[in-house]
Amino acid sequence: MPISLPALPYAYDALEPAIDKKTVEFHHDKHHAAYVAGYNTAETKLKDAAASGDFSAVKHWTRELAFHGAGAALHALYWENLGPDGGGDPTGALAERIAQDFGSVEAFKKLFTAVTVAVEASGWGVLAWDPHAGRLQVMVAEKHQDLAIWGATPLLVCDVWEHAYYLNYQNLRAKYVEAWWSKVNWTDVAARFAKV
Ligand code: MN3
Repeated sequence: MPISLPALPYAYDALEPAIDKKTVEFHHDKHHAAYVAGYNTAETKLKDAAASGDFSAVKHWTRELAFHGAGAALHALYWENLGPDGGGDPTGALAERIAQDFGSVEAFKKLFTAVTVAVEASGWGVLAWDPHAGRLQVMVAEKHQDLAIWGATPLLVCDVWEHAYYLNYQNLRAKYVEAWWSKVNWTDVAARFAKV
C-alpha cells in the first residue's frame, strides 16, 4: 500500500520566528514529500521482486525502503511534535517520568540538547521509550535509517551476525537462513502481529 504525505498540521508560517515559512515549506513539500515518494518506489520494487523471483536488486531496494521509510516516519513525527503554541515545559505524567529518568526536566533538556548538537553529520536527536529497560532514553539516529524504521515493531528477526551460524555453517549464510526458517515459531509471530 502506498503511503501519502501527511498534511502539515498548521500553516507554513505557524512556527515563525523559530522556523521560518520558507524553511517549513521546502522541508515539508520537497524533502518530506521525497521520502514518501522514495518509500513508495522501493515498496513497489520489492513487491515486483517477490512476484518475479528476480532478487538481483533487493539489497539496493531494502536500503531505499529503510532510508525513505525512516525519513517519512521521522518527519511526520517532527511536524506533529511542533506547533504554534509550543514551548514551555512538559507537565503531568510525562514530566514526572522525565524527572524520574533524567533527574529533572531541566537536566533532560540539557542532555537532549547536548546529544542532538553532537550528532555527527546528518541525524536526529530522539527521546524514546525503551520497552526493554522500561524507561525513557535519549538516543541518536545517525543519518536516520540504519536499515530500520523508527516506530516499527519487530515481529520476526533473524540474526545473521556470524556468531549466529559460523560454527555450523561457516561462510554459508544462505544455508543457515534456510535452516532457520524451519524453526520459526509462527504462533509467537502471530501473537506479536495481533498486538500491532
Ligand atoms: Mn528533514
